[in-house]
Amino acid sequence: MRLSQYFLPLLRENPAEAQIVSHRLMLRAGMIRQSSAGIYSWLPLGLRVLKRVEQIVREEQDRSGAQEILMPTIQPAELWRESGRYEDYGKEMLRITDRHDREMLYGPTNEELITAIVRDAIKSYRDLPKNLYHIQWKFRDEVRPRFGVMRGREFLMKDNYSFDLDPQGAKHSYNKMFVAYLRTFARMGLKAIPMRADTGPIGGDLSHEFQILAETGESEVFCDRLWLATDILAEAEELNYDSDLEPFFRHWTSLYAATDEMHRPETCPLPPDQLVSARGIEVGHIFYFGTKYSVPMGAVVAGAGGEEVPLEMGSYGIGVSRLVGALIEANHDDAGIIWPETVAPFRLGLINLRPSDKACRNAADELYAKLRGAGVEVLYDDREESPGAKFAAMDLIGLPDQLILGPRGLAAGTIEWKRRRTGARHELPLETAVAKFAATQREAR
Ligand code: P5A
Repeated sequence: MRLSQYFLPLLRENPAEAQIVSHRLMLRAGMIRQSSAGIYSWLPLGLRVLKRVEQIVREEQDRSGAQEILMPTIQPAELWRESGRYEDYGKEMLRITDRHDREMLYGPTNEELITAIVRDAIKSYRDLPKNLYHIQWKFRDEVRPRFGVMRGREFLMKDNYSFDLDPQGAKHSYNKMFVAYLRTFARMGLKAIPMRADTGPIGGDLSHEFQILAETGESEVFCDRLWLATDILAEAEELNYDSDLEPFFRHWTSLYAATDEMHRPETCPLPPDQLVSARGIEVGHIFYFGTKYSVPMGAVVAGAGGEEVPLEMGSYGIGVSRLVGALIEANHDDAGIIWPETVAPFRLGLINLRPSDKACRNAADELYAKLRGAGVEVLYDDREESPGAKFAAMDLIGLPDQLILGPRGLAAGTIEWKRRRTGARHELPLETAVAKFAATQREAR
């Protein structure tokens, strides 16, 4: 993509309304614009990241055996009356009346809708287990939407729902998601700690939140100091979804980690110097609630002996749009964003320092064409701007690597390569640049 043609409305100044760094940087880097409180448009650069995050989430869901569907954003109120949640959900639910005076709502979550779909389609224990997911916009009329996409009113969630015949099967489904979530966040370079959590309006009594430790996190969290030095993923990577995952689950949940609502100083087993208290960003939340929805909604199957068995259910959510903010909270410096390669909007930035110089322009154009030909996603700064402005823009949007071409390097047959994260600079022979990035592009994906 040529920057001269790209829709990338960068802001020079820090927007006054943004209180935390991810919100500031998303606005300044032209990723999002607010349309009303807690509701955002995603501009090209932001959308590319959102799609990358979504794709990693999707691949790990598919790998765990879950199947993708797509449910609507608008739901009928009557389904929520069946479960009893229509009144309970309160003011966070955006209620809508259609032209025929039918009560509808913009879904804050989909337990009811999926239960109705499965109730009508699955009649026998032989059709179980099933795990269905979708990636869809949700609406929650939060009292205090804030921090940009971190606490929006409209936000993108991956939510899935598992259906099993008995509690053991349901626990296995829960464990699978426990592992899938660790893998998902690790692929984005994030360490998300599973913490015993409160179940709130979703219900049930077994639940874990996945929290990323960050100073700007909204909630206070508590965990064993050992978590800070632990690589939980190395072990999760070895697991097979068909094997018994309970030992893995037990092992990791025995290491203390709890959200504010669940932490009790009186009963906390850790000595004070072993307990870390920090701020956390909740990027995922999983629930096991058994028959909370299947019983009132009549979602039953015929068991092996022909008896009626209510479905055992769990639900599992990842805040896909929140993750974009969380990734920035975890990856930035004073100059801007530093994208991990797996979620970067482009793999590489190419800066032409002197577009008005014909030789420079030809060389940069040629390199750009070759990089694209090799399948490298590159953002090419071909604008007539000062070098300083170009460096600042490239650092702000945070692509993992930059190639900088100027007349002096060109005369020597070299190009400067700068790594965004470390700031390290190297001179590369111009002719090796394409091969270098064609190779790293493949490694990162
Ligand atoms: C699980 C999936 C649920 O809704 N039902 C379906 C269950 N869980 S949850 O914890 O309420 O939400 C799941 C994840 O969505 C993100 N999230 C938000 N992101 C941005 N803005 C919001 N206002 C918001 N509310 C929830 C969180 O990452 C949460 O873990």
